[in-house]
Amino acid sequence: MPTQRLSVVVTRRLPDVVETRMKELFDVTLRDDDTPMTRDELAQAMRRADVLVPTITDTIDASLMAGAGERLKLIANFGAGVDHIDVQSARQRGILVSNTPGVLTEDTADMAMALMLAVTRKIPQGLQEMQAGTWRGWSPLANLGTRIGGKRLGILGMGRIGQAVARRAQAFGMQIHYHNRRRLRPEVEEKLEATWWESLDQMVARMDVISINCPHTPSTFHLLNARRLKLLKPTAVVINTSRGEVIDENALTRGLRAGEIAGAGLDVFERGNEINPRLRELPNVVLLPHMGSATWEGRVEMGEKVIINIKTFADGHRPPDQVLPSML
Ligand code: 8YV
Repeated sequence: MPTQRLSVVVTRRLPDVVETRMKELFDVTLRDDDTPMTRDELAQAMRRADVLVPTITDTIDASLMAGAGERLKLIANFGAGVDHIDVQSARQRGILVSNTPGVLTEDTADMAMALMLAVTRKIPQGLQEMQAGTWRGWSPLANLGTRIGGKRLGILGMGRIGQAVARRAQAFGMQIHYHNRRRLRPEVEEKLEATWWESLDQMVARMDVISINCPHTPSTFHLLNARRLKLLKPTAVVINTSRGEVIDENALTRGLRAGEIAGAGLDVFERGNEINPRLRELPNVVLLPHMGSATWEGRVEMGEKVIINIKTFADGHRPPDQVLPSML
């Protein structure tokens, strides 16, 4: 199929440079404004497009997949995580799924460190004081946080992003621990000076900071459940830049309110942008609106990956970043 004849529907506004390139290459339908598609709009797009470019704000479940048109052959996700797409039912219908791994690794890891420092060094409290004009000058006892250097960081999920967090944390003088389905190769473990824990329970109980860096899959849903959150030290801090569903958000909120967990830095939430109101009231949490990969550079590189995936497919090959159900 010649590249220019492919009908591509993009569900969200993307950086100009990405949209311009897509217009040059494909018969592309772009969004007029920066709002998500409704379910009806999505269903319609899936009926008429050869290729759909969705984002995390599009839930593509089995029932939407069932209504897809014969033409739809590729879902080229703009993003790394594909937990909003029913990859299994796509496969059953012969629809390929691709994602954009690698290009948002460093930005997301930066954000994990930013959240870690924001929580432990009370940056929002300091900012609030300055903005409110209530600062009365330096005091030896004011705004005291805790030092991350020398502390134990437990990384849950040691893929690309987990390792990027480990590299940064190592430079901050933290001790790196991790839990992952598969143990890292010895040379990688050695370079990161990382200790592998087969038992998540045992790791969780000994860490000062936990960073969630695994994808959301059926097997990672509520990996940090109420029971495991109870194992945390009362001085521990939880950081999540992955997916909200990996933590039982209500149990986390209860633990934070009860002083059983010292703090949390969260960029993602269990029910998208419907955040537990009790979480918002807590002084020991820093909440961000899913900004982990939000850099201009990252967004453009994500767009470039999407384009390469579509072009490769149009040229009759498998997209380089194809996601298979067995990979999840
Ligand atoms: C993206 C993300 O911005 O790529 C991911 O998995 O979580 C985000 O950082 C978003 O998902 C784009 O669809």
